[in-house]
Amino acid sequence: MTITITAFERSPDRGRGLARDMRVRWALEEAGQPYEVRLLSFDALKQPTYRQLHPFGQIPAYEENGLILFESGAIILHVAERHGGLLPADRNARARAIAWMFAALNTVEPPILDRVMPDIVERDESWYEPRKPMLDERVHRRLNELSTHLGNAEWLDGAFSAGDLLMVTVLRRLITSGLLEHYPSLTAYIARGEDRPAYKRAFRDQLEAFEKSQRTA
Ligand code: GTB
Repeated sequence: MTITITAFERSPDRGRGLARDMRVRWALEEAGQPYEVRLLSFDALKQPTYRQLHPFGQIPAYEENGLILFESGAIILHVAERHGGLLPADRNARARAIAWMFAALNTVEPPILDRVMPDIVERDESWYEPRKPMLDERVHRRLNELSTHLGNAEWLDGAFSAGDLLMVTVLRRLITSGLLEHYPSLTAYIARGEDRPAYKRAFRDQLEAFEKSQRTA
């Protein structure tokens, strides 16, 4: 069984593990599944042949014995359902872990993206500075709620799960924003995720890909 995922040939995050292939790499490492990575340019993502894998022309896409998937959350759920290490065996605990996957993607990630995307694409716009306090406030609301739920626990619901994996990758988008400084328990939570051997292998591999792209640029 060969699993292949797609990732940026030259990641705009410069190997900081913020692009969405990172979460899929991490999930595959947690599940102990070997995989290959097809590195693609921005141009290649928009070609009709690639759109057969990913209708929106984005990374990551996932191929496994004729199965083609897109959307990082769906890919991770697929990996988690077929292999151990990412979802609990108990049916109720499993349902709750899946709820945390959705919470990461649907409830926590949107305000974070609304806050960090303007830093990349709208810095020179007249609305950039006036909108920032409102966007900060929306992120703070979620971070407050999340840190209240987490309390002193290690993970969101008992043992580490795909819910934590997604939540940690979503929160990492804020690492240069300064917003996480107010939440030591969330900073520690992210650090616990980053300390997992599977995370480290995934991070190392995506960083190596970026560094290689710089040498051949
Ligand atoms: N909902 C989809 C999923 O979860 O899989 C979103 C996929 C997505 O946004 N992919 C982005 C992409 O392919 C890359 S990860 N963009 C190219 C395009 O749309 O043309 C997003 C990303 C980009 C850059 C940074 N960065 O520089 O820090 C971080 C994350």
